[in-house]
Amino acid sequence: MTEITPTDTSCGFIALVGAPNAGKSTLLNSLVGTKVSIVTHKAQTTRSQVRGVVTTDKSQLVFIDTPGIFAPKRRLDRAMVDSAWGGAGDADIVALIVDVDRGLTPELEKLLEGLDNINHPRILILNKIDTIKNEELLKLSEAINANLRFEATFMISALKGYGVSDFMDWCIKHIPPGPWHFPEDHLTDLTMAITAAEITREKLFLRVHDEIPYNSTVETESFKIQKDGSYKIDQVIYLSRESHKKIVLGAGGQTIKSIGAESRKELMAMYEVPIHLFLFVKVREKWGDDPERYREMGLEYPHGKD
Ligand SMILES: Nc1nc2c(ncn2[C@@H]2O[C@H](COP(=O)(O)OP(=O)(O)O)[C@@H](O)[C@H]2O)c(=O)[nH]1
Ligand SMILES: [Mg+2]
Repeated sequence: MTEITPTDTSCGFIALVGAPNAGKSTLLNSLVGTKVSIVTHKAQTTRSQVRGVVTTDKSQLVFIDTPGIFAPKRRLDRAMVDSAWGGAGDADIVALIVDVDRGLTPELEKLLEGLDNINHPRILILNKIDTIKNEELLKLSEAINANLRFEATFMISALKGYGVSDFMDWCIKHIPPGPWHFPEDHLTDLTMAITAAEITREKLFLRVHDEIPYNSTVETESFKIQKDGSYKIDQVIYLSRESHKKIVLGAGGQTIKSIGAESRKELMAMYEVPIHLFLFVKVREKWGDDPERYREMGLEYPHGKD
């Protein structure tokens, strides 16, 4: 099955940065053609860098999904924002994703200022064009381009797939020559254990509300491929308050049961094997200050005061 890798290859890292909820993870999934990064309507769903790989004839594009960039308050927020800027600094091309429905907000202006210091080609991606009128879109495009120079501007709908291939073609033309970083059938750098934890975290985010999602994390404690081919997965949901535990469990354990059922269903569809998923809930008041939890999430622990 392995074919000989062509010699005149190109390979490039493209960071997707932007405010929370701009549609970065949706775009990554659309580019890769499968779900590699979880998506919810809630801000701060993505916590660390997630790489999605697209390999064509001669080119390999490594897209880096990053946490949203916003004004950080907690230690976890700081770690996420640092990770996002880190992704931008490491890339060959930096793509700023903007939610056109929200427009040129003060938050976006701050981001444009930050991007001014990045010495890589920058491109502007106006996302969610399915939500506004064309003339508003053009005005917004002009306003942002007047603020900061971009090499190119794309108008897309990551959700509907409009314009995504034009962006991809542009990247193929602009990445440097060089060897590929990943095997050609590689879609993401996340391990199965992390992917499984992320899928459960997505279901948790969709089920519980208010401050609970931002104060919870999911870790895969053990991921075993069994003799019959099925996967046995043990996961822990860490919460920071006893009162959250009742809500996550739900009356008679209903809420945790449905989170588990939804996660299991998606994992079965993804891996095409039977899945035995066991969820445990633990209260760790200070997990947001525990370096170990950050390591599990793939984040640098930001030292200093919270
Ligand atoms: N209408 C519309 N919604 C979108 C589009 N792209 C993303 N979304 C929605 O925006 C929300 C945030 O998306 P997500 O990819 O998680 O954003 P991220 O925080 O930047 O990674 C989700 O509810 C998506 O379904 C789009 O092109 N059009
Ligand atoms: Mg995201």
